[in-house]
Amino acid sequence: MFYDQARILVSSGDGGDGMVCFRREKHVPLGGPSGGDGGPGGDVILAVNPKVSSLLHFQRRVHLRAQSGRHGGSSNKTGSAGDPLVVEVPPGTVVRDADTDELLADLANEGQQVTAARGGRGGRGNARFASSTNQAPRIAERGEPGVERWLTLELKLIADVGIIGVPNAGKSTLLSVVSAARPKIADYPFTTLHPNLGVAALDDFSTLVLADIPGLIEGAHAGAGLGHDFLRHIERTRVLIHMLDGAAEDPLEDWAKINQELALYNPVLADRPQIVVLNKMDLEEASVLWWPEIQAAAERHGFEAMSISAVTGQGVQQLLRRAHQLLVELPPAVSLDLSRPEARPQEDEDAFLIERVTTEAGPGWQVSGVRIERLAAMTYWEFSEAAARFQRILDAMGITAALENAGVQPGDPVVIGDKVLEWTD
Ligand SMILES: Nc1nc2c(ncn2[C@@H]2O[C@H](COP(=O)(O)OP(=O)(O)OP(=O)(O)O)[C@@H](O)[C@H]2O)c(=O)[nH]1
Ligand SMILES: [Mg+2]
Repeated sequence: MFYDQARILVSSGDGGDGMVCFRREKHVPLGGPSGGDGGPGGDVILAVNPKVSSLLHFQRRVHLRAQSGRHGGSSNKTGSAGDPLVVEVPPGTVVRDADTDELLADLANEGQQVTAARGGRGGRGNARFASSTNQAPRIAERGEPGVERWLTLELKLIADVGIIGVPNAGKSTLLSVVSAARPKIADYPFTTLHPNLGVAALDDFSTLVLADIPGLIEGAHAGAGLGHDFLRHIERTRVLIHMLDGAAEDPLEDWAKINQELALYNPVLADRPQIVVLNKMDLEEASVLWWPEIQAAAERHGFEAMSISAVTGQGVQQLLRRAHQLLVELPPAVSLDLSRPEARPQEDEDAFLIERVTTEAGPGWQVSGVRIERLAAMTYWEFSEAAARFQRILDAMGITAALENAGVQPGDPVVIGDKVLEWTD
């Protein structure tokens, strides 16, 4: 089984809490504030490791979390930062947000990485809140909670050469005779259900990575057969071997149909260098009937045609050499989209929404929004100054006015994140 997709849950570390603390000195009843900041939580980073070849290990390891930051201490001691978690993925991994399907990164090559979840900021200690008017602040921040998100990982094979064609053309047979791969081969269509990779050694000791792609049929671009799932694998291969079945009713028509499917799926594929290969030359119908026709048609359309028998080995080495030569002439594989190396939330953090809700304490209000909920989570409610600061921010963000417009009354419960407040004038 070839695992080429995975769903994982990543959690960055929470920021450590800031501390409220005052210096104790002889003969000084109340020294200055000395509560340290909390350390930042660790990020979750996805990074390419070329030694990793599949997403298989994510079947067992679904939840990946980075370490939280440590709390701030007395004497202005800052809490230590949480360790980031570096998750190794194979080259060719495409990372998406599972909820929105937004493309976060296309990790094609060694050295590429993406921060998938940023660690929470450390809360500030009370030493940071000292001012000329308040020299003994009893206020500190709690650490910012880490981020949790589901991601989908999808592996685009990075094979040099894709072997494509209708079912039964002999694609798997070719892979099995040129490499150590042992794909299933049978005389019925759709034998191959997942792409198989194999490495072929050429006479001159150079190597080629080939992918045997499951058979394509008419309508594949729209999901017919197994097609759609695997067309995306073809996008990454740089040279196509388009294999025609010399025993088919009309290999020429097959060729035209599959080329059309490629173009419909992604126009770029239609321009990919393609060697048209007639297989089963050991059969008379192939060598006598179809080969002259295919040579002529390929020439008319500006394609290069070759003929082989995967079973007898006739023409196979020449085909590999030609594919290799084309690769050498081509530029290296490029990544789809590197314009967004970091995953950032797109929403407006300051936006909020006010709704009527029923709480345990009776009918009330719910305020939701990224910034205000984060702030509520970071507030030490047991300190009146911290609560007062929260109130000032509610005013500044326009939330107080919006609640009053909506008809909030003193005594009403107001829910913000996990916190239930009682409204007062
Ligand atoms: N005579 C002859 N038969 C061949 C040749 N190559 C493959 N075959 C036969 O063709 C049939 C299909 O071969 P596969 O390699 O399974 O074909 P495939 O293209 O991988 O098919 P799917 O996986 O179903 O898309 C098998 O019965 C093979 O033995 C050849 O060169 N000559
Ligand atoms: Mg096959």
